[in-house]
Amino acid sequence: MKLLKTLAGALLASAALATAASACEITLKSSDTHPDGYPTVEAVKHMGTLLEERTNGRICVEVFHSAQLGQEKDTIEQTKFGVIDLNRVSMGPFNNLVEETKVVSLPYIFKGADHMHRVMDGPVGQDILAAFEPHGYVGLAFFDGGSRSFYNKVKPIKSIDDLEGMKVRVMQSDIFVDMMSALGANATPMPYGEVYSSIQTGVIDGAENNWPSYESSGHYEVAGYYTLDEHLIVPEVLVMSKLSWDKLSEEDQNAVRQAAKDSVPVMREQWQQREKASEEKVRAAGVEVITEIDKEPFMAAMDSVYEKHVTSDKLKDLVARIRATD
Ligand code: GTR
Repeated sequence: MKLLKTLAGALLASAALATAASACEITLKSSDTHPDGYPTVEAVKHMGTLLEERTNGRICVEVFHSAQLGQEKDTIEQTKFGVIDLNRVSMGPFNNLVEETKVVSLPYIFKGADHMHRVMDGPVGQDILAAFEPHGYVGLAFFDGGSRSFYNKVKPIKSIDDLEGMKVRVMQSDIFVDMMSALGANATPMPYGEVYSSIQTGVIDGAENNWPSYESSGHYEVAGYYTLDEHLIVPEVLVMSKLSWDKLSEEDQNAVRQAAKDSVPVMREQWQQREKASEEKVRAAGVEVITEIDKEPFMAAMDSVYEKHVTSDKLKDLVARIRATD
């Protein structure tokens, strides 16, 4: 009897869900490389809840997490063609498409997470969001990407010298390739989803990322030395396909923009918790964390990266404005 009741309950619940789902006139398909529960995934889900509430269930968001729709570079392309409506990605893979995203991908451009927030919440952030539009995307909001540090399976990196000749995976952007060359290492650009097995099989020695990604990807299981050099703070972006955007009424566009904006505080809170939780988890798993690291030589080595990539007046101006932000 109890089982019957449970079954009936489950049937009713799924019928209710089906009704709710069919009530959505528009379902926006959203991509994320991270697993369910990751702060960026939860932030976009929250955005969806807000949108649904505010449009009386007319507009819904369906989040495809865990790279179900593909690796970031490919999903960025699919978003341009409207196959994917919403996409949460790092700004790194956008570098070769939207020039302005390069400035926030420069090593040591931000003094820390707070500085990054002040810049991205201000006029520089607004200008970068707007820069997506001519390329077929509507920039909606920035999320946190933490500080990225090096990890590898060979030895603890205690100075630049230890990076000499090491094969290190980077995100697919020329800036990161040049960054690694400037540090004396061999950069291997590849999709995020290939990193685990590439470390395991020795195709690469290591990679670089923030605490939550290092943990959730399981990379700490195969690369147990993590050096807190914090060379990059690359914010992440939530974009919408311009093709999908243009199908919405102005009122709905405003609702989407506002819901994306309102997901940011949720994201930031979750990010802070996850950073701590991930750090605890990998430390408990026995990862050797190198905290005593002189960042000065790393910073000094980056001059050539700035010289090579910050060439246009537009980018020079953006870099100057970031540096002038307190
Ligand atoms: C993560 C970021 C992802 C992805 C990944 C990578 O920190 O959240 O969007 O860019 O890094 O290294 O490819």
